[in-house]
Amino acid sequence: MKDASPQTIYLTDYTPPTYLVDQVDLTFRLSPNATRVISRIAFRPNPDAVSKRFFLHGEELTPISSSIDGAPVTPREVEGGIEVDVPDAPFVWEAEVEIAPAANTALEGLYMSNGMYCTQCEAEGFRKITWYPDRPDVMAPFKVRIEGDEPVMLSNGNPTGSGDGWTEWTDPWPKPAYLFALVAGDLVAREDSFTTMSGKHVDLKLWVRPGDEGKTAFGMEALKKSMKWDEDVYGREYDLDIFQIVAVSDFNMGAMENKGLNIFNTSAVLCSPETSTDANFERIEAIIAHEYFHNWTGNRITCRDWFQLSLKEGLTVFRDQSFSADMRSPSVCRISDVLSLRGRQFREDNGPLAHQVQPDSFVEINNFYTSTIYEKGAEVIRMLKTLVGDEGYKKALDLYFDRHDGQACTIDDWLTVFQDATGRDLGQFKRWYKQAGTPRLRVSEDWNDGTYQLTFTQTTPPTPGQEVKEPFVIPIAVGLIGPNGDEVVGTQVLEMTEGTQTFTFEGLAAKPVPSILRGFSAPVILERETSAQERAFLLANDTDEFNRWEAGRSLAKEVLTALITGKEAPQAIYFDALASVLREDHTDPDFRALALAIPSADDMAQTLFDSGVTPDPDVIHDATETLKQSRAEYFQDMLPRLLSEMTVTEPFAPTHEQAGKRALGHGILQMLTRLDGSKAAQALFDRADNMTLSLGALACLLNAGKADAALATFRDKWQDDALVMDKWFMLQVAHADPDKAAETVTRLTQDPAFTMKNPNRFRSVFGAFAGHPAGFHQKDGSGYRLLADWLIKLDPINPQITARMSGAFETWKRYDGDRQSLIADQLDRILATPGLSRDTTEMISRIRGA
Ligand code: 0A1
Ligand code: ZN
Repeated sequence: MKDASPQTIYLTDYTPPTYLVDQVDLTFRLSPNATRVISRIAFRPNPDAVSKRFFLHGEELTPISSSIDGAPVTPREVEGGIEVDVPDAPFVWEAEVEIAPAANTALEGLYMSNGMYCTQCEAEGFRKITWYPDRPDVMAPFKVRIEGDEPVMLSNGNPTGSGDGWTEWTDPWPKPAYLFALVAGDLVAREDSFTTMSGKHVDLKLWVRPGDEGKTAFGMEALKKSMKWDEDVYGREYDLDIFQIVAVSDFNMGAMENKGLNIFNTSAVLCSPETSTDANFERIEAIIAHEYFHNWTGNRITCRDWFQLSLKEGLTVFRDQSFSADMRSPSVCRISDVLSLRGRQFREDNGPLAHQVQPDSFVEINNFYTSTIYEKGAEVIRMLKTLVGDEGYKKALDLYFDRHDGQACTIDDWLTVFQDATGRDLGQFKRWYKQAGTPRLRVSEDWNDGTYQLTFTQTTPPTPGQEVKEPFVIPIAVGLIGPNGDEVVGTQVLEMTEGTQTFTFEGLAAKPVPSILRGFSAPVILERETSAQERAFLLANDTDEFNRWEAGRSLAKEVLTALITGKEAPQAIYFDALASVLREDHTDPDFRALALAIPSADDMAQTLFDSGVTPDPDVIHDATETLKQSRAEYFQDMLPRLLSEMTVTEPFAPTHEQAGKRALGHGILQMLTRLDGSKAAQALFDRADNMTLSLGALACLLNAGKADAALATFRDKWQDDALVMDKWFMLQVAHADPDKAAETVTRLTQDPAFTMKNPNRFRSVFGAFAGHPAGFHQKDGSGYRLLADWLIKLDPINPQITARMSGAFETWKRYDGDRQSLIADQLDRILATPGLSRDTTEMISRIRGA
């Protein structure tokens, strides 16, 4: 009953469910190849229904029996499920089906990872477990009995019974099926507890495979901090007696917010100083917060249908970003968030996969867990907060929880709450949800006798299916700096609503330098012609840390662009300004490390393309190397002192303070490695007692082409630790010489430790390859062929990961005709593969375009 012909689903076709569910009782008899799932579901007709058809989703289920009110029935098999004739009154549906978790390599539904049973039901995986109205607007309380000989058997909610070979779980909170979870296996828990703001005791358990207990302490602390933060900042309390997290090795995404039983990719929860980098710790803290915050924004208030996905994801990302900012440094977090927004969402928005934050249609919903839904969705909420102010935002959120608790909602419901709470008309603001594409914001200035004017013009390029765009409401945070470096006008939020609009500042003594889009107040591309001197001035003087960084960043881009296009580069201005920042003892090392970072090859490719130049990845690579070398030489004298200042003498802690020092230390070591024959890097590698330093040193050795011995030592030491081995694989591809990258990938895929069944391992090799433009885009097309070969191999095993990885081709229209035609050949070859999954077919077809 699997969908054979991909069908497009439209938002406008939504109709309410025909039957609602009052109670779900499930029994699982676990067995790797023949698990029995027995369901007893109390249905009643929905008074709001527009039809009487009783349809249940179901895929890859072997039917055993079914009945209605105790009388056996024979369902009709239809596309994607079954149809049955039912009474026009409440009734009980009972069914038994058989499924084979051990054969499930797609990692959706009930599957096995490393000998343990686990589930992934979002978005439409529950239909692979049993027949059910698998849509998020059908919410019900669940009772689950698990029978089997696994030592630990878990499901959502509170434990309400157990005995020899069985456990029982009861989740009193009505939930959609996508939040269902089951885990069973040989697991051990780190246990702790949390007392909520109203004094309720909550048991906390973080379950891992025996041997991984030493990697659970940080995750547990992050969970408790998240619980406290959601109480303090949003007034949201946890609502069950127990909250559990389980770490699984084979998982398609980062983690999943199943009610009371979050399931995590091991990479998103397990960590220790010896095996994890500062970046790992930071990401883990954010993901734990993200999944926990879903308990209110996603679970208690869920989505009516999958077109509302950003209702929960955009909001929850915004909440986890705010949490991280509170735990760490707000400006450094903002810079990192914007870097990732530009690297992933702007890239998506400027290519064939561009789509709205609220799409109008989709073929495979798994393909819409995108940076646009998540990160741009979060930006939209950030702008909304800026526009209505902190007070307005708080009032609106209180009303949202009050009005919609227990409901499956829409993005319109969300905006209505803001209108009702603040009195503000959000008609125009809604365009951020309905128009795809990244707006370009062009600025010009005018100075006349004490009056300063800024004129903005917004234009948004066409995106697939959307030629013409209406103006957005854009909150533009602006400050003005006087010629002596003092701020003469503090941050003001200008509200742009027209296509072109002028804002006036009166009574200024001298022509100021504007600091525009402070804190990156809107997800737009700012276009402003300005001099290298002015950027250097802002890098030195802006009081807004984001814009300080942005000034340095645009200066670096200007230099790189000039080197790439063979123009004269303002290198000295850039180096001098950057050297001053590096010497600022009072400035956060993490900020300084970010100021030092050079724009990525992908970023440069998009930047060149936007300015009408066809990017050549080889040329970008060479220019970047030239810049890095001359910068290292220029900074030569200050490197040893800075490096020693960045040495952490206290025992390792994954704090922002220590991490910042290590980050800047690494930036300096990279420069030093170019000058000292990699002596310092080798010494650091030999003595490093934490993964951040060890991996940083290894990366430097790889860049210097002197990593053979270190790679062997590293492998020897870590061969039994899958997460560390992922780093070993990834690093070799990421730092390969461009003309050796494909070879390196091939060699690594022949390594006995490589497997394409584990998403983390596959991603560590092929994600790194796609993230290495000069290696991937080799002129002879070998990189394209290699990736296509593997996508074709992976598709029957794991369509979700294949579809996601095909995003490597999404930027193909940026490049020259030869490369485009080589890529087109590979896209066509993939599309012609017999039996290609719906996931991959949709992605490759969208990328290929008309
Ligand atoms: N809702 C989860 C992410 C997630 C989405 C889809 C999945 O399978 C297709 C798995 C996880 C989150 O936002 O964390
Ligand atoms: Zn989420």
